[in-house]
Amino acid sequence: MIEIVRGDITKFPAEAIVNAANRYLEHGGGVAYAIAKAAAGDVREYIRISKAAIREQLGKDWIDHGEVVVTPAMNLERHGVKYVIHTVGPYCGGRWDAEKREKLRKAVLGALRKAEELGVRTVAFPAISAGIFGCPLEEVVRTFKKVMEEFMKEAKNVEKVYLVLYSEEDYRRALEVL
Ligand code: AR6
Repeated sequence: MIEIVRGDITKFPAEAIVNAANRYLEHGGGVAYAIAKAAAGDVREYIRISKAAIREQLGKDWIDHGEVVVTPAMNLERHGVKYVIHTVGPYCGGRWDAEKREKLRKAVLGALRKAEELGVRTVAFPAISAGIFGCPLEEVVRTFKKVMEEFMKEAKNVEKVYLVLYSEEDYRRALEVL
């Protein structure tokens, strides 16, 4: 059910792609900026759409770990993407502990459950929190695998989940973990 691939998630043909967002969906850098740019062309416009979506879907202006917000795929539809699911991983700054693992678990599981609810068959994830948020890639991949084992028992619609690693180096390290 889980496959590790190397590539750019903004070009990946999954029905839902997950964004490694911050709690205000500011999409200022990393994969969030890349997704916003690829989806809307204008990053500021996608931030506006995202903030309106938080209000509408959660009734507040921020996202906690485990909560998710869905925005339209817009230009990403050309790759067969239907939805972008925004989730917020932990900030690590190089440190890793049980609390961070639990926040990441919630973030990944929340996105998977939303994908299930949306009825999609394929979902692509970036290595949430392994970039600007500074969590160790190996721990992120390990946590991702654990959550997948948990999710597999409840999945009905989702058939395949891809973990998309951007660099060759990260891809190799992730393969080693699995
Ligand atoms: N496709 C796949 N993976 C990518 C891509 C891409 N196009 N671009 C980067 N990555 P990050 P975080 C990888 O920093 O650590 C943003 O500003 C990257 O190599 O995007 O969760 C948000 O708005 C890394 O392995 O996310 C938040 O403020 C992984 O994606 C903050 O960064 C995650 O890196 C979130 O930080």
